[in-house]
Amino acid sequence: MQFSWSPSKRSFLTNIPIIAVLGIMLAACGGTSPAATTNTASSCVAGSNTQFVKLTKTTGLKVGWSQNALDGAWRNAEEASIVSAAKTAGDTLVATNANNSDNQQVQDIQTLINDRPDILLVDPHTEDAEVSAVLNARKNCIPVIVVDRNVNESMAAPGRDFATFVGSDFQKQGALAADAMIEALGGPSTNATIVELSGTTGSSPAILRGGGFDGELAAKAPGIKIVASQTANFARATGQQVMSTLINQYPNIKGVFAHNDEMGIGAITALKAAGKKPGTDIKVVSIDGTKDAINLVLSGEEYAVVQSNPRLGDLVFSTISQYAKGQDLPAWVVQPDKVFKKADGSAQTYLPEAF
Ligand code: GYE
Repeated sequence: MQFSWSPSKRSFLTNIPIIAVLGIMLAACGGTSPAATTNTASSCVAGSNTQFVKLTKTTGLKVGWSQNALDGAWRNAEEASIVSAAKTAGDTLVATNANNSDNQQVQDIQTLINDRPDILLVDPHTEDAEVSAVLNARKNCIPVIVVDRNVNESMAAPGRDFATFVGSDFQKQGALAADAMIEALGGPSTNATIVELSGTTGSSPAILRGGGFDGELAAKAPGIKIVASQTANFARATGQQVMSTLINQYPNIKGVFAHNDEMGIGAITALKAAGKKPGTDIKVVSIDGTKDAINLVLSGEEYAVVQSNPRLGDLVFSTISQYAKGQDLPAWVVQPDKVFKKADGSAQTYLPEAF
């Protein structure tokens, strides 16, 4: 029932529908169990609860929000969206920021649990490190929704340990990025080498974007080879540093796949400094949809940006409201994403919305 794993990358999620059904079944079981009551109800015994935690309070909620970092346009846009949706819902948000530290985030979640929110939202820095803290919320009868980045679902399951995961399909984003790269390099029969700048090691977007990209490339254009894959922690400056080393080691590469726009932008700066012409002799594809990256698409220096919409607030708060009404939740509430290119006008159309 679990995802299949390779040491660093996960294979395609062919079993998602099964997991979704299982999640609904487990949620339904929890719904009929006398022990599965909200934190405000006395029959859920804080400290030892093993049941799915229900949310029954519908308005004026105290919402705990554990953000993994506030370090760039994507995360700032996500934060603003959560803050604004909480306000619209008439809820009170208690927010923390873990500054890209797993230790800090585990501590933040514990602090939020101690504060007894009606519901806790967690955007985990990595897949495994925050799992025990999420399980601790369940044990303490606090309902949890996992937002944006997921936890490792073989360690904590939606519909049992937390209500649902609200976020993008990172695997699909990786596959869409590969499709754009194949197109940029001249089609499926192309022979070329490329490099990959990956996101924070152990985070769900890094694992799944990498896996989605690799799988699509191997299936559709086996002549395009990734000669190096290195993390740059989703950061622009690190992306620039890593790329300047890689371009010396692999001067003949024809493409760069960056797991986010920040690293893609850093890579473009490094490529130019090394005398390369991004957009002409090296094609760059990244993921997010920031204003800076879309402008590079429009100027021709970047080939395509796959969207990862950070404006998750409305989806999260409408999910909270369904949860509070006792409606069955899917295991995964998917945020749909698009692809932005210059040639088809999609980058230009999207620009006013870019963050
Ligand atoms: O792509 C990146 C950010 O979790 C999807 O995190 C998010 C990623 C996003 O740091 O820019």
